[in-house]
Amino acid sequence: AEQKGIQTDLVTLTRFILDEQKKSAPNATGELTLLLNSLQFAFKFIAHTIRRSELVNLIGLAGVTNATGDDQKKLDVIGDEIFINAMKGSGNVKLLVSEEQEDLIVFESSKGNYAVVCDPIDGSSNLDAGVSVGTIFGVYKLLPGSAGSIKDVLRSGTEMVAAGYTMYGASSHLMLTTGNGVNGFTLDTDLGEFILTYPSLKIPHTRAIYSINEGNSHYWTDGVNEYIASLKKPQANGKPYSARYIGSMVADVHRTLLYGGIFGYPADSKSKSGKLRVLYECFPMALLLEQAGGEAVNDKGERILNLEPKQVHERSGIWLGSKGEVERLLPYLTKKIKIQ
Ligand code: P6P
Repeated sequence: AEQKGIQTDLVTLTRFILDEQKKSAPNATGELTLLLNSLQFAFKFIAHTIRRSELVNLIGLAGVTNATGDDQKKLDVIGDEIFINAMKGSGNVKLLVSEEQEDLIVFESSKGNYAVVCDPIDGSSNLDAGVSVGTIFGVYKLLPGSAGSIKDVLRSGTEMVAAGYTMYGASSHLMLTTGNGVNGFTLDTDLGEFILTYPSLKIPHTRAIYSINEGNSHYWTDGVNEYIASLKKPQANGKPYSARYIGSMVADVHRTLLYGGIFGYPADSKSKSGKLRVLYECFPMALLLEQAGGEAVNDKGERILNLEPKQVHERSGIWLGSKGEVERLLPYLTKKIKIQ
């Protein structure tokens, strides 16, 4: 009988990317592979820092906090610095857009052909409560002949060559797409390697779970209120939908990707353009969901990936999740539903 026990043929992220490259782009330069390796270093470093900073904050480990102690750098600033330095050090990133930086960062001396957009630690306000947070990222190849400018990143999400997130929870999970489906990796901290744990992940076509901040319902459109009300009624199986909302996008999207369901942060009368950012929150999550067989649309039911941002921190309303659940939502966004 097959022996259980130690898995001795682990597929690391590095091995996976090299296999992918051989399959999908045999004559690739290997630059994207190098870039993804720099990205994974940033995730490992951020994961380590989050674990450590929780301890530091809780018990103030001697010698770790700086002189005055109370100006210990906020974690999102540290995450941002780690990310900027890892991308600068990679040698093949020319441009970086970060949620923490007002303006586009140009690595002047870099000869890189890629632009990276990121939210280094999304949901960091939840950290003190021990809620999972994450790094969300997307990668564009520079436009042909471009020396690196804002035009390389103000593009539709369909032009992203890679995207994903790393969620820092009980374990660190990296969910990644390079355009051929979604694969998930879990960080083995002893080995210091991301190991393939969710090969060719597909989101269930339907699932009776909805994820939205109901505290905003007073500000929602009639269509959104009617849609959510329809989920609270007993369905054909006699049961209403379950509500699940963590308030950390990476955690809410991770659950949606694994279990199915729908996540929404629609624009409303309080946040007229929505809250989440197009480039480094909506696009990467939309690309992942589509590659996993799901869907992602804006407040008018249009495909998120087709949006063309006019500035780097532009926001949009977003709904994403199981194809069957997004299809059920669409008529409410285009007001084709008669009020029962
Ligand atoms: P609200 C976290 O602050 C964040 O940017 C996302 O991670 C999350 O989905 C959203 O905001 C939560 O916003 O208004 O529900 O607290």
